[in-house]
Amino acid sequence: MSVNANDNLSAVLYGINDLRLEQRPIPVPKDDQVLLQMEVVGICGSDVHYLVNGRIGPFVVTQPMVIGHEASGTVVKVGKNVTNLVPGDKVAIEPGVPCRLCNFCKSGDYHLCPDIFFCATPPDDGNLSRYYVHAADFCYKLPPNMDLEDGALMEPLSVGVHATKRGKVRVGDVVLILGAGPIGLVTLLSCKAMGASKIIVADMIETKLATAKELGALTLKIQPGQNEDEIIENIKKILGGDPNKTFDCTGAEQCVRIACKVTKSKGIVVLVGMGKMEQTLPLASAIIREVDIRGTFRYNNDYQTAIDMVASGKISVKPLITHHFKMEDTLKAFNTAKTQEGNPIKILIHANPNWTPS
Ligand code: 572
Ligand code: ZN
Repeated sequence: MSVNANDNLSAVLYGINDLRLEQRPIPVPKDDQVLLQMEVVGICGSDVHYLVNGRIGPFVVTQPMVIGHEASGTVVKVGKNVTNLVPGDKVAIEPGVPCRLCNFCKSGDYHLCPDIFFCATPPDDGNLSRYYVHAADFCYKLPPNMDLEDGALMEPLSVGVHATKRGKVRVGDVVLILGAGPIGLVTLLSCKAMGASKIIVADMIETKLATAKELGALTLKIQPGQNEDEIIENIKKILGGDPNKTFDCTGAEQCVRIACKVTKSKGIVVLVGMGKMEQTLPLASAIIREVDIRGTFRYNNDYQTAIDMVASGKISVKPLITHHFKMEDTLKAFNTAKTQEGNPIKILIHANPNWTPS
């Protein structure tokens, strides 16, 4: 594998609506790192949020930051302590590298490490670049039957896999998913693979529901301003009963309220979406029926599971891929994500200069 020493084009976010393509030095891998030729980088809602608002909660873009965290690459160089990879390997990149020293890391909850490095969460640079270095043990070799586009999709799929583990989804579960955006859809794929017998996906947008239906879900269209008890009745009617597992993938207060009320006694509500910092919820309904309300945060040791599910054919992420751009057209790609023109689900940016549309 050769490196083009003159080209490390990178997509750098300078502030609100100020995303620039510029050259950066090619980084040198440390002993436990690999240098990657970046291949495919998906656009996540958080990337768009940073572009439009310059911040997510307390995380503020105060200095130029490379964007992108849903990525795959090809190994071009390995540090001297790296044993799991060799140049030429194609990998999915888990974007969060924890400190490995704190009590969360030591007890296995490394995704909760307060000192985690996470691509494209300020101040940490992301990986929408031609070249990028990363901890070798957070790079997962792709099997021969998976391509680099699948590799980039392992990031959102890991969010779905982790959410289903938090919801203890198992054979025969009846599942409600609120929201048919990319995270709702990866949650759907994961719940199906875990053996849920019936899954209903609710959203306000018809085109999103059409995709959920293609992926095997029952669907419910919610009307803007529709009464919450009417929505609950519709969910029960379509399912022929109550869901015992509910995933809110919207963060919207009305949806979280519905989740608390509609979930079967002794069931589990998983809050995947992040909404307002404070919400008014019918908690008594959940408390007196022993409904557990659980958070979920990114993923924790889920990448290999996500890869294995795709490699074994139990999950296909291909239907989520709707748009492709070359890196030079990054601003166009982000504009499509912002405007939602053409109803994108997953927009992929190709960082390899040799990529051509098929
Ligand atoms: O793919 C990981 C990911 N995590 C998101 C959003 C999008 N993509 N999260 C929501 C925002 N939080 S955060 O804690 N933060 C900016 C660090 O508010 C992380 C999880
Ligand atoms: Zn993301």
